[in-house]
Amino acid sequence: MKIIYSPHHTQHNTKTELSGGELVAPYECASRMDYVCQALQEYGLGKTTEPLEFPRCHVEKIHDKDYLSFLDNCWQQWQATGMSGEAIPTIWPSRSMPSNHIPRNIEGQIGYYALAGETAIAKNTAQAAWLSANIALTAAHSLVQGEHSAFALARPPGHHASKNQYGGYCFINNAAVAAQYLLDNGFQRVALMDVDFHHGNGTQDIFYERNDVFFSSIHGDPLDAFPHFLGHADETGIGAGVGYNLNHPLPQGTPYAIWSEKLEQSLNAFRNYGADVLVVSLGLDTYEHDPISFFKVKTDEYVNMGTTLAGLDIPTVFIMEGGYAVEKLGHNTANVLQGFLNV
Ligand code: OKP
Ligand code: ZN
Repeated sequence: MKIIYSPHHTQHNTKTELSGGELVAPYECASRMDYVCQALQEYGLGKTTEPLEFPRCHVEKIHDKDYLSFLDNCWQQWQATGMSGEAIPTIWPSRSMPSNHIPRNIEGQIGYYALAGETAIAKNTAQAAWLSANIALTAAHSLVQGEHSAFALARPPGHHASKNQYGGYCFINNAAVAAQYLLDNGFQRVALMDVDFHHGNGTQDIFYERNDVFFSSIHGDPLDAFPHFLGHADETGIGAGVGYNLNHPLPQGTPYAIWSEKLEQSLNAFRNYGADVLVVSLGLDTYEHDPISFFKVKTDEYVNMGTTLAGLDIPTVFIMEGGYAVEKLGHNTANVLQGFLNV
């Protein structure tokens, strides 16, 4: 399996996350990648390939231009106004003031483009987000070139980023960018399986009215879990997209035995759809000891997750998303890939 990685993800190295009324060290931290690299070595999956640089047009097919230029300029503008900490939102165009005017003021802009408040932007956050997208594109490109599988070992993650909003540690939707690239290069029906503990609201938003990407997600019930406002079972798509969005919200304490029944349901839906390529938003925060999640998947069970995904038997690109039990993240990730390869 081709594994695409760059050590330069470390340029996104924010110091703060708004959590529990405090500014804490971010859960989505650079050391996550070290644990994954180390486990990949141990498993003999180790050799990684550097990403290629793709033109921005591939990302511009997914995200609005004004949003991307906000991302590129946010930190510089925040600093120019004399703010002392990292850039975090404090106000939104919320239900009682749903304005469509984009503020000139940077705090206003941040509120306009943020969908959640935990995620800070600092120097080179945007550069790291673009690099992460290039890793996903390189992995997708290897499928276009005939590889059966690839793994984009990238951060920051992407599945919460919508067409024009960031949040939940995500800025550019890497999985969506990869899916679009596959469609633009010969594949016709993308199955996009999001196994991260959190609902992939961004990916759902991007493809909600489309029938060329079938999005399915298994996640903590949004009534109880982030992102709280999307991911319910009755969200099935609109327009041409009706029937191509399949959500499985699950309760606190869900074990792998229940979780994997939902995975089988999604894979059957993909088979009926006639998917010719699979994109996996690979979050490992379903793990029983994840610090911010509430499923109960055990380390050994990730092997079965990989094997089950391989059962779809189509070219597959894995895109790294969440997973915050950092010391176990490597083994949990490598187990999925190992299970996928050893069918
Ligand atoms: C990103 B991904 C901690 C709450 C954290 C944000 C979760 C973002 C998850 N106090 N809320 O899907 O793994
Ligand atoms: Zn997650």
